[in-house]
Amino acid sequence: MPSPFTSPIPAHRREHFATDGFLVLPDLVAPGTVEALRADADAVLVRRLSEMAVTRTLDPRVTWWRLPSGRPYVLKIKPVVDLAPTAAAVAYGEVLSTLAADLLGARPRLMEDKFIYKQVVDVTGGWAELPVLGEEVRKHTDAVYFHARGYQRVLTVAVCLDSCTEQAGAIRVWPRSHQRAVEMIATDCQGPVVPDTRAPDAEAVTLVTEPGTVLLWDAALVHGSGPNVSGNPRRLLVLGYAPTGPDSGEPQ
Ligand SMILES: O=C(O)CCC(=O)C(=O)O
Repeated sequence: MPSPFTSPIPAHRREHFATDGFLVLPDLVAPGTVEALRADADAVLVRRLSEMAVTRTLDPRVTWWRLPSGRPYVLKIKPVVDLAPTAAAVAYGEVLSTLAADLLGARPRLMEDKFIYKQVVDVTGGWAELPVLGEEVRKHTDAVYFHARGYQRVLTVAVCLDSCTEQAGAIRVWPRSHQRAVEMIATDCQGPVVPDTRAPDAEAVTLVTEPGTVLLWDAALVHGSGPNVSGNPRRLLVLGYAPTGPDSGEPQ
């Protein structure tokens, strides 16, 4: 059955997505919107950290830990669209909804949203008992978590807010890994990860991008990122979309 949606993505790029499991669309989000998203991300971070400091209570939205240097480091805050007006406008807006509809072949529903920071923060945080970990996001797929929540198919869309250089810990993906069953092994502090034998470093593609680029990947694709040694945050607005409709097999 032909899709009822008009595609903003050329056919050959859609084929690339189907085969390799990811797509990079540069210059999709206007500089002014990227600037407003950065302001959203900063405001959410400052507000959550200061509320935690005042109440001395860990906020379940904030994933943070201590680096071996002892400095607190924020990986992500989730969810955020209820706190961040531009993030909400982008997540529910026409551009990303149309892209998601195109790649899912059905009307999309936002089922997850977060800011990734990869950022050292200047708070004392002495009151918080945080694990000590490195900066690397180890190789994983998100499909396993989404399946557990009842979602069979999810498209991940990430808007780049900063320069995602190799030094800043750009996202790395393993092309075509979404098409095979990928073994995951449990770790103490970082959840299940994909062993190197199933996703060798030599097969990775590093997605070096500029602010305003949109990355799209199948949630079953193996991905991860290295340490951010750039001295600056490496922020993304990351959104998950699931197909809706009676034939989607997804929670409605
Ligand atoms: O931004 C990153 O480095 C990792 C993001 C990621 O793994 C995810 O959102 O699933």
